Amino acid sequence: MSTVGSSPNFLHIVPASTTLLESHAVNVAGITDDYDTDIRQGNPGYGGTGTAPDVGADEFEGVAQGDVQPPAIVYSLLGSGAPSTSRTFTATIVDATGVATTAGVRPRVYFKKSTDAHDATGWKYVEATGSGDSPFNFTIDYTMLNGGSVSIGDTIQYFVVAQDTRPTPNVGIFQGAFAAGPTSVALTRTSSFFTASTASVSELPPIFFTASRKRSTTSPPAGISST
Ligand SMILES: [Ca+2]
Ligand SMILES: [Ca+2]
Repeated sequence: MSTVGSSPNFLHIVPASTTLLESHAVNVAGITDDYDTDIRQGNPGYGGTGTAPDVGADEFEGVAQGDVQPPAIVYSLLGSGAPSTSRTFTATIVDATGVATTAGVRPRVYFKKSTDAHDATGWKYVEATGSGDSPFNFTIDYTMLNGGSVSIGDTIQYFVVAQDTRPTPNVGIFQGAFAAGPTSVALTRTSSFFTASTASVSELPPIFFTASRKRSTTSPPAGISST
């Protein structure tokens, strides 16, 4: 409420604020009150409704803000590879609330050839394999790409997205960027990556191994909006 030392509101938090400060600290042995002697939650004489002490100088009556962080996604970047039918990799994805793991909202890898359009005609995706939680295994299926296969010298762009289990999900991305915050891993042109910079998407280095493959065509996977 004030940062002026002489003010009676100095360092006090606005009452009833919805904030991550509320009930997001832990008790420390020997510390039972705040800077102006209000008793910290969990100590004898506490009269508030918090479920843990508050963060900062002031113990106050606020509303605890829920999880606002998207899942944290980490994996080792893929190196050059042969033009086989697929590439697999494993990502560690964690979240304070939990990572959504059911089909439809399960973590996804989006991928395309660097020469394909930065829209629904170029980007394809697959969900993490299986049904379990982290670590998640992904298979970049080359047969889903336009043309049905890759050739020597192709560059494949890819990134992983995951959402948490909050009622309004927080959506995370690794090796990419959202132009606007999406509400689901089902990315659409208006909500997310279709307006993001391709430069922010990681790339596989050129492929060197020689192999001949019969080409085939496949339809884009269901779920990618073309609007
Ligand atoms: Ca409190
Ligand atoms: Ca979260």
